[in-house]
Amino acid sequence: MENRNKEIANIFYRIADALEIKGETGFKVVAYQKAARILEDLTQDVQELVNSGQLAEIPGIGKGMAEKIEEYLKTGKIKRYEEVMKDVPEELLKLLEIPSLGGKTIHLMHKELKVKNLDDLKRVIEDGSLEKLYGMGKKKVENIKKGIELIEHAHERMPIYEAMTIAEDVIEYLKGAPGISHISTAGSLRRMKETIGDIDILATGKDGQKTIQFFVRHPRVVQVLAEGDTKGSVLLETEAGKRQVDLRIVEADSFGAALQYFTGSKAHNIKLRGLAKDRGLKISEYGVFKGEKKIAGKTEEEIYEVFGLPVFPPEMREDRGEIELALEGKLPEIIELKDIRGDLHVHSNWSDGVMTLEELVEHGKKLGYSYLAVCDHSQAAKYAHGLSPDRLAEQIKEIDKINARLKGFRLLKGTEVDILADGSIDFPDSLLKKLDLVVASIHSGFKKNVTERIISALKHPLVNIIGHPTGRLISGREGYDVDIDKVIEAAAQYGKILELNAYYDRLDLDEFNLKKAKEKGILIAIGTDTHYAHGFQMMRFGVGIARRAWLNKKDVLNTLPADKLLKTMRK
Ligand code: DGT
Ligand code: CA
Ligand code: CA
Ligand code: ZN
Repeated sequence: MENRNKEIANIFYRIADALEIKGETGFKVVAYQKAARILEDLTQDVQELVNSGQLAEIPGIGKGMAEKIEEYLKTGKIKRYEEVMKDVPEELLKLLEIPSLGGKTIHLMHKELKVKNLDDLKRVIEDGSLEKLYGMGKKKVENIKKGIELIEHAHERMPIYEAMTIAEDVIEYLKGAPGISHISTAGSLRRMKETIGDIDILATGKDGQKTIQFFVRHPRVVQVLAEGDTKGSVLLETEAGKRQVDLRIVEADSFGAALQYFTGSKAHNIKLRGLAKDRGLKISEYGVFKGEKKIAGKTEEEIYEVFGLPVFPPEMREDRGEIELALEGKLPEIIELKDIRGDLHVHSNWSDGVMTLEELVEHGKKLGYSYLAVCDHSQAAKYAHGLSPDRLAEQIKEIDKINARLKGFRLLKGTEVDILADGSIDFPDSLLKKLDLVVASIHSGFKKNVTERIISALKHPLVNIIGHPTGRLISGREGYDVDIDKVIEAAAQYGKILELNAYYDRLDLDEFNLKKAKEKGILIAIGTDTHYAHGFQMMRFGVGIARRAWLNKKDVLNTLPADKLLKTMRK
């Protein structure tokens, strides 16, 4: 299978890397790299070429390489590889990932300074001994230092919003590559995880090498980590740091297989591979195979169909029981972005937002919503220009006036009222009664009796929803000192709603707590907490997380039309 071509190519690449580290001449290194690239590009199985005696005729393969390939096919090993690897530690090979650090330098550092790993390398940079090494100097060391920072930053996980923004930019750019089509995200981004390790993009192309060359010339690329005929890997400069993007170019004939494979998750794929094995089949990024015959590969539908499975929403592909349920025909339906009829947490310029009430209406209509809940802060939130009771009364009147002019759309009169230190609510009941919905949130005293305060808010007959229930910020803050299980318990007991705050840095409740809430029959309100026009876009991340928690349309308050939603609030 084509898989074997890849296996051998990888071994050749590693031999080339190892030779470089051993300080051997360029000629041999290049020969292995070239042979590896040719192998990757072959559309035919190497075994077939060996059988027909054509292998050595392929330009760039030659007799020596052909022998090694045959050796691998016969014995599953290449002696030369084992020889070369014997004296090159894995950790040294890893140093090759550092941009601006080549095999020769690694060789020298190892020999002269006993550098065996990244820690050693940092040490010899720190104590100045690297700089004194033959052929080095200040500038080169500076570059290596930058290279280390680059790869270390690239290993930080990025928020989904940032990953999505980069991916969309790169995809837009890639549309300009000649012969490209079927461009899609894959990996954790397609699965809508709250943070993303690296961005995976997949496409088909007439000329893989040219497409990859085009890709690595993206204007924001600061470092090319890999540039082959089927795969390119780069670091892109963003405001937040350097982020890794991988692009794979595949044959149209195996696009579905590759999309399925590279979407993952790994755990989901392993389960699927097990199913294949049970049926005497093989599954890879190239397709599903019965013996040598490819029986599926073009689309994801085709791949899953082989196993009698539906195309799983990417968000469900985590091996959390989805495959078993689907085999029994019991895979639950999950909410979609188009089910959302409105945003249940938006701020206006009456508190700390920038949009006027009229602008909110305009945006809401443009998004195809039928309502928006205006939830400005209450007076305890001074930093956010929280409304006094009088100001809220005024805003209620203003919203009534606006709604009187509207058809098929309405602003819901809401508040995001502070839960105070004693667990009471920052507005009098008489005012709360005039609202369509009341979101209560903790905005201060993160360590003071938070669980008790939230539970007393849940008990309050006029509170409908608890906003961002754990207070965590994905980029930093751990969240309140809260026993969220108790909060979920209490919400179920008092028949209250919990928020899924869709702001990308909150995503609160997270997917695990959402799942618990669903199991207790708690209704979820998805709101973006937006303060500016662009923030409405956060809804897709909220819905993504809701999908990862397997929420159904029925579990989410804002899939209801306005009248039904209001009825639910009054209950
Ligand atoms: P990330 O980047 O850490 O947020 O997570 P992913 O899921 O994007 O992981 P990544 O980028 O390492 O690989 C992309 C996909 O490729 C992954 O979701 C599943 C597939 N994959 C990677 N390695 C393996 C593997 O060893 N076995 C299988 N079956 N699939 C793999
Ligand atoms: Ca990834
Ligand atoms: Ca990747
Ligand atoms: Zn808010």
